[in-house]
Amino acid sequence: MSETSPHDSASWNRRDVLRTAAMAAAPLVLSDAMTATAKDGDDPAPAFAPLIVRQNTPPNLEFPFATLNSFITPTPSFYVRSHFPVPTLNEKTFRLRVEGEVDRPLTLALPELRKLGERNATVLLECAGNGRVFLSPSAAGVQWEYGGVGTAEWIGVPLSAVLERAGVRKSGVEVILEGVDTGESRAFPNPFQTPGPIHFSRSVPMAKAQRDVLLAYAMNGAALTPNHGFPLRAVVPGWYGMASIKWLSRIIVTDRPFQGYFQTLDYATFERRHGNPVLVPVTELQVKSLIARPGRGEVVPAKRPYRIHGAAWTCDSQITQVEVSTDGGRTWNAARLGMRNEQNVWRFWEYTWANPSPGRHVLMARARDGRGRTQPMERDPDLRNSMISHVLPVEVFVR
Ligand SMILES: Nc1nc2c(c(=O)[nH]1)N[C@H]1C(S)=C(S)[C@@H](COP(=O)(O)O)O[C@H]1N2
Ligand SMILES: [Mo]
Repeated sequence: MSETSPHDSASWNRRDVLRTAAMAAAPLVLSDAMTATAKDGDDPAPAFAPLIVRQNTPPNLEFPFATLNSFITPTPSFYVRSHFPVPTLNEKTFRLRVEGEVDRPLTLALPELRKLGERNATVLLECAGNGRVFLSPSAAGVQWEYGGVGTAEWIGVPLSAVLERAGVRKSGVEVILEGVDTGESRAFPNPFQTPGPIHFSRSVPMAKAQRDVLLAYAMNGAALTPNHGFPLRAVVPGWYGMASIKWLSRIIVTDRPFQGYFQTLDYATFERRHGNPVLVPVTELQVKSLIARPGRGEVVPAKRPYRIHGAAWTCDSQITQVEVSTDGGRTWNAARLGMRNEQNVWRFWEYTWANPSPGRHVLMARARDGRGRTQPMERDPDLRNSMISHVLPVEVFVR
């Protein structure tokens, strides 16, 4: 990645395409690294930016957002969010159960599941706690900076096909997705105790379940890795990551809204109803943009064009505008938007800071989507410890 030679949207999109093609075949991952070494004739550069450890066990690992340069996040750089120990599962003995308000409860082995249909989807996942370290007062949960987010290519079976095979009854209003992983929370830093060990589970309304939820077995052209849910996970496009259940082994169709731990006590925000704050589950991604470079505290060379760049995303819409401020929000300038403009992934953007003047500067980026939704400038405290989408100022020094 070179910020000294500002390149246009077209060039970084071409590069995205090349990288994506290389990722499709697993063995090419290695040759990619070797090519880089041979060509540069310099110190061998790592092929992928290593993840930042926020917690070792269970693994909670952050993508170093300043290294953003590939539209598809390589799997070794894709953030990992796990609440409980990572289960070790055997693909041969693995079964997916479907039960509840269905005419035909199912127990499916992976080959049977795969016969129900295949679909590819490029989908962004962002943890609802991404950016939490910037909240004050500080809030419970993994202290992510910018990198609890990534975009991957997923292959799987549409949830709708599984529901159709099982025969959803009229009484079914929600679909609960449950992971194999279990654990218990006793105290801080988790806000509430669990009643002994529980599974990680979440629900989606029937309409969403039938529309675009994918049961994925592949990520970026290879089988899921254990950290990302091997052998099967849900991918819920446009929603915060907590709904995309990993190690998915049970689907329960229910006749009433699910009120599980991760839906009511955690991953829930206050919403005002007649002025009363009521807890509602976190669902859709909020419009948000982030600056990748320059990073916080970075020294920018004076009097030379500098490429400020990053990514922006939203739910079920497109990013139509990103504006950049280099003076702490007093004036704003339109950024150029990347050519890849799809729903429920990010849109790259860049802005050339023509003539950075020596001194301290506060950079900001703010996005707008096709539904006219804009990124907030201020944090709404009703959102508790989730959905951190307000503009995050980045202080840099020009010398
Ligand atoms: N079974 C299970 N699924 C899970 C989780 C988990 O802890 N257990 N974490 C969720 C959260 S909060 C997020 S943000 C995403 C992260 O997916 P990733 O680790 O593949 O990036 O997985 C979700 N699915
Ligand atoms: Mo998350």
